[in-house]
Amino acid sequence: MLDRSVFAARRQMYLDALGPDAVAIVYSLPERLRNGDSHYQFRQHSDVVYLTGFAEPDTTVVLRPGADSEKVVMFVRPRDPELETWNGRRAGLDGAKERYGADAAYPAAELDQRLMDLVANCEELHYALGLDPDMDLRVAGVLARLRKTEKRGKRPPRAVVDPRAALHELRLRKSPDELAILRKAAAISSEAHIAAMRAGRPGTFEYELEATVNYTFRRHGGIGPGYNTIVGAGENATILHYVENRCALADGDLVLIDAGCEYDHYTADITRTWPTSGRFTAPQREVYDLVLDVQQAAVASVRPGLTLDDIHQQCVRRLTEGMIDLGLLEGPVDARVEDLAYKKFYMHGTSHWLGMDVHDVGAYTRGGKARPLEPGMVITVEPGLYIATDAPGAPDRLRGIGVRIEDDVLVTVDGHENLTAACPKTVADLEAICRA
Ligand SMILES: [Mn+2]
Repeated sequence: MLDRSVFAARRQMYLDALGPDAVAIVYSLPERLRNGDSHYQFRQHSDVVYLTGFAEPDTTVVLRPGADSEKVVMFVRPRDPELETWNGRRAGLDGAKERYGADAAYPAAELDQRLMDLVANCEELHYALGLDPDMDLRVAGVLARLRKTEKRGKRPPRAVVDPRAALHELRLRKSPDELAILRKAAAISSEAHIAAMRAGRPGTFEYELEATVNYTFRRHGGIGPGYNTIVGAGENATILHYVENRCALADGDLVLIDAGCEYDHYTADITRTWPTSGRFTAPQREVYDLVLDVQQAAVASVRPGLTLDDIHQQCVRRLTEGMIDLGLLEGPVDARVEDLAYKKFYMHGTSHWLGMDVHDVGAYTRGGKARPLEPGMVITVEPGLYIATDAPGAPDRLRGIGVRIEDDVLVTVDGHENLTAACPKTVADLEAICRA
């Protein structure tokens, strides 16, 4: 858990970014039923964690930079000895103030009656519309009531602004504290992938490897997987978000595992593809060598000023050249890039922001154009090639082969740092580990 001073510094940065005429609301998404009366495990909204470290459900944080006092107001579940006996400890109002930086704290149930006064007369209300219909209704209700009280001196905000404008710009650039956690998540994730490589052999079930991966995450104090662990053997590797994980590994299969540990609310995101039986077949090598070559070149290119679009276009071009060489497409390259024929075998983007959310927040464009990378941003680089068993026109030898290779890359002042470099990906390293 980060020191309280880190959260205080973040709140101050956010208050400064908002300016004296804005008010911001960040809040927990509701707990969700899984089945019957059982809930999914609760995971706090990343915006709330980022600003407070507070992980309990039913939390709303109102930030008011222009207020004389009570700049940070938290609505939380009050202490309740009986409910706490059933459902776990609560920090309560005092805890919110003493440990989580609230200037004032109120019971969650008082949000409706107090919100109107907290947002009245601000210029901009920073609020994420469209995430939670119930909260949208409550905020809309506040605005409607404020419209009626304008003559009495309380008017609604003039604009509702998406949190992308200010808060998510802060989250996009990672501080040294955040990078230390991301490095930890990356190290645990690398170890988990290596454990799966060692455990997987013909006859192993995909769910066993999922268990190995998730066990390794938890054993090191991770919250668990930052997204559902994908283990796809053989042709399952050609399904991008295959999470059934219920088939056995066959001799000669490639296994694709896309899994990242969430540690202290930051997640890694690694994909590796390796041979069940410890040796790539010749056709698997053809595909793997191409994807690895493209991936390594893309990682090597990461530096400030480049855009994610640049990285993607470079991967698309090199993959398309490779597809033509492999007999998946007919040239020329320019025409196949132009008519998007490559999308039959490479249908996803190459990169996304990474942080508290696996597809982390932050605008991808500025003024309609891809934005330049800056030091402190963390991205994934994850080209792949997926040849479905029934892909029209594909050479038979390549059918059912799916390969993706994904690393997490920090943009630095003079280039980049591969945070997941410890996770093996060369053919020699993979064959040595998988045979062991
Ligand atoms: Mn990813």
